[in-house]
Amino acid sequence: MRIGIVCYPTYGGSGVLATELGLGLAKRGHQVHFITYRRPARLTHFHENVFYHEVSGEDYPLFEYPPYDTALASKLVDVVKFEKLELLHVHYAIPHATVAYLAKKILLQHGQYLPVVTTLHGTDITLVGSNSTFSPVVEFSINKSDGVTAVSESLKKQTTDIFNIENEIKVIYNFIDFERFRKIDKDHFKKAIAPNGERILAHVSNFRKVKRVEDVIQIFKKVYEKTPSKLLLIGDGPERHNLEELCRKIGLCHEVRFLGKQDAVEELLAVSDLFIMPSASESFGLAALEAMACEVPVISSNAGGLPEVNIHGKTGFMSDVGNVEEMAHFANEIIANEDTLRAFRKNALEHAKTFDISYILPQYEAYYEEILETAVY
Ligand code: GMT
Repeated sequence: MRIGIVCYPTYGGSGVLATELGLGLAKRGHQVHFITYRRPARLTHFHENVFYHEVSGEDYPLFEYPPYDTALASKLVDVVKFEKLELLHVHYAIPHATVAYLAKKILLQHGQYLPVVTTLHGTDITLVGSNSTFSPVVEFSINKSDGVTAVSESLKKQTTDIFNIENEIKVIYNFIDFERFRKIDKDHFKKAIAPNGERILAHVSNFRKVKRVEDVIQIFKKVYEKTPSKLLLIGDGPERHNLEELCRKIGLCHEVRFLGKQDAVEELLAVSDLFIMPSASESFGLAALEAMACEVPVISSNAGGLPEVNIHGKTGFMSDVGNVEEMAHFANEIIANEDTLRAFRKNALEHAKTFDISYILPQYEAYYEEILETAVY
């Protein structure tokens, strides 16, 4: 199949998932065309069957905001026609589902029908999409997609609660590629980070408010009071400065390392003992799944789709959003004892295996086939 993929090319979960999906599809013989404004962060090497088309906007003195949507729609029309794409899969509703609809309409005038699948990832519904600035267009664009998927049951429910959705939403979970995410021996890293055998806690995100990274630091503070430990903060984003200030204020700068955006996250997860995800909202929690695949148990909030990923008392523990005290208590319960930690590690890996790319990717393929067969021309 010749498939177009539109996504945000950043380190965010939707872009990561879209890129891994494209690479997985290409490995299975599909021809995959990424169409976006920058090379996706995880598209690092040459791959047979993978193509990249950059959308470049024209700057003009009249434009206070360069019209990316228009440039993307034009690029889509061009690529779909020239590369003879059979299906377009757009990730994140805003603006991709809307632009896809526009491109579809233009292509129709040229006698070409382009089925569009939209995958909802989370904040495109829960935070940004539900805002009245965007909501009428988001609802319209979801309803105009030929197929719609959501990354968890929770997100599907939230979408149908918020919007008046006319088509069936199919849940296809985030997935993990165990060739990349697995516990590898990185003992020299461990020694460099925790020279005295301290426990290593980790958090990966884009440091936006919704991630509640300040809770991660507060949880760490309480854990540190009982168990010698270090905290790795991986990623970057708008809250970084405030977080550094917080570390200084509570005197933990030497125990907390801000590592910035990292490409080889799996190497850092491989030396971690516990992953912390206290998000206020989280449709799935791909970063938590990546940790679990590396045998790292998870302390998380119970927001959104997290209960579908982190099994309370088995792969980690969950608490209400903001309950820092309880999260710290659970964290200590896991890391204080070697046998307990080992058992949680094992369970985390076992549960992560249920999201193996080899189970999930064929679900996308089957869904594409279904959409190609049933799309109304
Ligand atoms: O988590 C983020 O802030 C990035 C965000 C995105 O849209 O790029 O991730 C969302 O999509 C991921 C992949 O489907 C999910 O695993 C994340 O849970 C989801 N984030 C939120 O819902 C906050």
